[in-house]
Order: sequence, then structure tokens, then C-alpha cells
Amino acid sequence: MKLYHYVHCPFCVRVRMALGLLNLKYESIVLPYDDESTPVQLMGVKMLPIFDFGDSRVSNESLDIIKILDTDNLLRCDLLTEEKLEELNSLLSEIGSNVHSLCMPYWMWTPEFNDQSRKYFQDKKESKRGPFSKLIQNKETFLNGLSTTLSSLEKELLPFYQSEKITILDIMIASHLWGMYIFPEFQFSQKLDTYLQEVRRLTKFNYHEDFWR
Ligand SMILES: N[C@@H](CCC(=O)N[C@@H](CS)C(=O)NCC(=O)O)C(=O)O
Repeated sequence: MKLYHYVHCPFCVRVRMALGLLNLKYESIVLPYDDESTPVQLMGVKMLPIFDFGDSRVSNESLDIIKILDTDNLLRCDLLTEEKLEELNSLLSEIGSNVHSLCMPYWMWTPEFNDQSRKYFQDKKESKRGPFSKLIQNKETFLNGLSTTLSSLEKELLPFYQSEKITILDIMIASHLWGMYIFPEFQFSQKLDTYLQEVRRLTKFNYHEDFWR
């Protein structure tokens, strides 16, 4: 089995975490961010993660990949009713709106980037969000927005999201928050840090495993 991914991508981290929790071995392929032809050849569109199941099935939808791999329903993907998925997607887009603006200027140093692909990424993202330098100058606005979201999130941790056991919902949340560990001097609250580190432990997640190969 092969996972084509970007280290910085939260949806790719989602699949890496699930693979780790399920103890599944796979080949990790970090694609250069400006490689359009590989994803287009595999799936018809430049979007990662792409998972090759090794039996002629290939998917580029993180949740579909996880549902297929989790044959024993260890991650309780059945919790993802239409209503719950809407709740989660709304939480993730609230998290993402601040985390992405804060982290993109730092994400572009992960292994999928060289000078050329970094420029490709920066041009693409700046056309939507404005100059990275401005994002960092305005970091307090994004940090304040994130802090409000995180305070409400904390109330849902029992110690996992609305649950005593880890589920797919925690993988969705943790993968979206993980980028903040690389934002300079950012610190999660004690409760959130304990939560995220427990998700890391259970999923055997190592953010940096594809650096310096
Ligand atoms: N359908 C996807 C969404 C994945 C997604 O949005 N991937 C982003 C990276 S975070 C992507 O590849 N976007 C195209 C690009 O960055 O060029 C999933 O949940 O797996």
C-alpha cells in the first residue's frame, strides 16, 4: 500500500494518524508540491492524499480511505452521520480559517518544497489570503480567533471529543490542529496539549518522519 502525501496537509495527516492507529504498514511518498502530473495521472485532479490500496483501488478522499482501511471499525466511522459530519466540518473550517493563515508561511519548509515549489505554493495561497508577511503581521487576530474556538473545543473533551475513547472525530480534529505545534512559540493549553499528545501516542504519529530521509 502506498500513501502519496504532503507533510503539511491536515487531510494527509488524518490518513497517517489512522494508518498508525490501525498498525498498517505502507510506503510513504511525499510528492513535491508542484508535481501536478502524478496526482492527475492517478486520480484526475491535483489533490492529496492519494492512497493506493495495492489491489487496484485508489482513493483521494481521506475519510473514504480510512473507512475502507478500518475493517474492524476501531475508529467508529459509523459516528459520522450527516449531522455529525456537518458539526465536525464546521469546527474544522473554523479551526482552519485561523490555523492555515498562521501556519502556511511555516508549512512551506516541509519536505514537499524546494525553491521552485515553495514559490508555486506561495503564489497560489497568497492569491487567496494575501501576502504571507501580512498574515504574520496580523497574527494576533488569528491567534485570538483560534483561542475562542479552542476554549469551546476543550469543553467537549471527555478526554476525547465527546467520548471516553479515541474515535475518527479526534483524528479529524488533531490533524487540523497539529500545524500549530510548528508555529513559533505557540502553546496549547495543558488540557489540549495532553489531548493531542494522547492522540499522537495512540496513532504513533511522527510529524517529522519524512524530514531528512
Ligand atoms: N478530499 C480531500 C481534501 C484534501 C485536500 O484538500 N488536500 C489539499 C491539501 S491540504 C490539496 O491537495 N489541495 C490542492 C493543492 O494544494 O494543490 C480529503 O479529505 O482527502
